[in-house]
Amino acid sequence: MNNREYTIALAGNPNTGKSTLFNVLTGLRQHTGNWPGKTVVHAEGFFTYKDEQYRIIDLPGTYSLYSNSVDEEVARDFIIFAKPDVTLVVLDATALERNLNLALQVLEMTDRVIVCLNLMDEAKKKGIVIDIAKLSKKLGVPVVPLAARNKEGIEELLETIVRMVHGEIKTKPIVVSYSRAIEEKITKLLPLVKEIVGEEYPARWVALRLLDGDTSLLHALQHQPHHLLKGVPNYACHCSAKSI
Ligand SMILES: Nc1nc2c(ncn2[C@@H]2O[C@H](COP(=O)(O)OP(=O)(O)O)[C@@H](O)[C@H]2O)c(=O)[nH]1
Ligand SMILES: [Mg+2]
Repeated sequence: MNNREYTIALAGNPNTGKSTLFNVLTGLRQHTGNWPGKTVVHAEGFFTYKDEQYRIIDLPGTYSLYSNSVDEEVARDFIIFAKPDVTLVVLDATALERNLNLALQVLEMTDRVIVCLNLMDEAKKKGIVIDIAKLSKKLGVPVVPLAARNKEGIEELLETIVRMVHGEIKTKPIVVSYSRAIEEKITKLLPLVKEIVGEEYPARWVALRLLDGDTSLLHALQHQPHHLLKGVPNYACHCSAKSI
């Protein structure tokens, strides 16, 4: 068994089945507490698959990641600063259009994304047909259909995770283009942002947030939340972890 533990983040709108998937993957190997200094629930679990160890974090359910709320900041900071090996974006297959909004935002932040199309059983009942291959091609990342409550699709998801953490999947996230005025500003800002953040953070995303006047991101970048940085020992033990 190799000693490396891979980190997986679960992101998605509320009610898309994130916690259901989290429970299926981790069983009883999980605990909850609060994020350091926040009243937001922190749920962390562990599982082993094919002799490799994984840590999975159930991020707060949000509709966006624009720092409108503490939940959004927690989810955003984890993706940006903890740099999970894989971020699973869980979407409700019966409300794809609304859910894709969050997926696009995550794809601006990281290319290590697997889109989980959950509630496929409900979608089928409603006669909704989704061309998975086409969606995956369009988004530029793997898309795995799931019915987490019935444990359907879990094996394919685990296999996709394995291939992603081993660098066997080359993703090419869709690049959302904005109005000409915004794109011109991004072009001007990008070299400056790259100079400051280097390869450490997704420059186009940082530029967009700056254009948006996101002062909370600026603050986070200046005072990187140390408990989220890779290589820092498991911080969850600092919170009131309890087994559930
Ligand atoms: N039909 C169906 N219901 C599901 C599925 N996954 C989750 N649910 C249900 O959807 C509701 C919300 O699930 P939950 O895991 O709490 O969503 P979260 O808010 O994203 O964590 C619960 O009633 C689940 O039982 C699924 O694949 N199919
Ligand atoms: Mg939940």
